Amino acid sequence: MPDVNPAPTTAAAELDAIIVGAGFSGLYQLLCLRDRLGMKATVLEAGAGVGGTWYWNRYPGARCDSESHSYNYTFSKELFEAWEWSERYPQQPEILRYLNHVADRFDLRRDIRLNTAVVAARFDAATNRWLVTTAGGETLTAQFLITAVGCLSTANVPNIPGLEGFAGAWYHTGQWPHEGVDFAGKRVGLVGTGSTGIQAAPVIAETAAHLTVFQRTANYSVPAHNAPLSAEFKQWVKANHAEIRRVMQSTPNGHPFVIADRSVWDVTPAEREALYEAAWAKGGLQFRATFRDLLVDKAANDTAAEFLKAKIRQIVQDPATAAKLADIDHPYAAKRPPIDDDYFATFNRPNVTLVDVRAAPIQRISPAGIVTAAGEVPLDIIVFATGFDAMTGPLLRLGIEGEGGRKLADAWAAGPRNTLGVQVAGFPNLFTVTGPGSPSVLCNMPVAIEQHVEWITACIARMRAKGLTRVETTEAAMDAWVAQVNAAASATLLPQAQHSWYLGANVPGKPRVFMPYAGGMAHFRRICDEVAAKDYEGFAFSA
Ligand code: N01
Repeated sequence: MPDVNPAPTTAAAELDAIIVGAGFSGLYQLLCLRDRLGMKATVLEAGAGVGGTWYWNRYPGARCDSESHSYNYTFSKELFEAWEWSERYPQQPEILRYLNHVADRFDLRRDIRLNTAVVAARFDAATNRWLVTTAGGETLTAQFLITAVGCLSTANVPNIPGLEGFAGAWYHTGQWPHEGVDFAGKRVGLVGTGSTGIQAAPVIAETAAHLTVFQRTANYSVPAHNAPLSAEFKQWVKANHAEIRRVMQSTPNGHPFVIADRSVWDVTPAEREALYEAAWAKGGLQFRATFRDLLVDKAANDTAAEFLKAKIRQIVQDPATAAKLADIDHPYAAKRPPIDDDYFATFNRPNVTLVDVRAAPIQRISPAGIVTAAGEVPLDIIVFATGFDAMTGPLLRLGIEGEGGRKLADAWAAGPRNTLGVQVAGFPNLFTVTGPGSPSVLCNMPVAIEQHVEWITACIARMRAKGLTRVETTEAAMDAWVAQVNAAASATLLPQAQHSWYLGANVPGKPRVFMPYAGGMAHFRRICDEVAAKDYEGFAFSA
């Protein structure tokens, strides 16, 4: 796949829109603005290729937890039918091939500038235009600035004393070397047991001399049961584009499965156990769709939590290790629920050890390894699967300044505030695709992205049709939306996971604010449609 794009076709001075990021969001946003609205738009991408998240996250075992036939765009029936996934869950290289296919199919590359990181963006009220500065020192201007930077693109490397003196090699999973890492014969330390660590551990264990997993918060996981897709299933997918799209757009989390209408309390304990067993056997994220009340009723959630903890104790042979793995402190799915290929069974291998760093915290990194309160673990390689400065991190690092030079970092000092996840008062003509306050990370991402991009496109189309040059949400609309985001989170068990990145808890000093909109994607779509139908209530336009 080419990592070199043709020279841009639009001179920088003539731009209508600058889009930051060439992942799922940026590619579709470019297509919408350029090909549907006839605008002059350019994508600025820091990486040397398109793909966003899937360009950077190349760690061992990197795979999407959404089922492949749902992890794609649905706006084009022809595209949907032309692409064939090979497995139930797509691996990173296959997703990257898909996004490159999209870039080529829609001739997007000529308007994408690779290796072009944005370091500053300032709104000029005199011209109603954004001035965007790149790491190369160039300044481009455009009427609209649209961030398509993803929610999980700012790697969170923990500030552990001594890392700089480590004699071995270390990597963060979100910035994985393109040439790969050879673990053969090496003592590897894996820090972090979120979705990424749980995907990576079994794969690293296959070749490493020894793998030590440093667990701070024990986690649930459900088997993915990944497998090649049958010819019949592929045929069924191609024949059912409209229905798959309809189901995904009608569900709270944008997946192609429907949440059961029954309560945990509608069935007997034996029936419940049988339903959980069936969901376990089926595998994947749909385990949480077994009952409708798993995320809102703690006692209901406890039944799923107990089932999953019992599974850990059954799978893991060493009772002490099993006890540490099953000592989970939060409701099931209150943190993003991982799915896995043999994660718990990995601890039965003779070359794998679990270290509980909640009981004996990491103190420092020595030249020889990781030092916890219980002693030193000698290592050749450290892998940080420690997640991201999620949702706000990718936006704040762009150095955005709105009207009057107000920094986004200052506007969000106490946590993110915006309207519909898409606009911030004081930052005219700035749109944030899947920003905080949108369902984004609580949803199958392409579904959330298509909705956000299409809403932004429709808003801009309306402006162009009416000769308007400036759009900005109001403080009152923002207050109302922040209240709705808080209310939606409070109605669920999600805020009960104290160590969750949804709350910003994984980054020291970050305000503890529940960031994504938890009211469900389908409901969010209705709200956005109503706002648009009321002539963009809560947004002020001017010429
Ligand atoms: O990151 P995480 P992730 N010392 O933040 C631990 C998406 N994703 O990369 O819980 C010791 O979830 C931290 O511990 P704690 C998905 O949305 C998608 O795994 O903070 N440990 C935790 O165990 C996911 O949710 C796919 O106590 C430290 C881990 O590191 C999101 O990415 C696949 C530590 C971080 O877990 C992020 O997942 C993979 C420290 N100083 C990921 N700092 C798909 O399928 C952190 N930890 C699309």
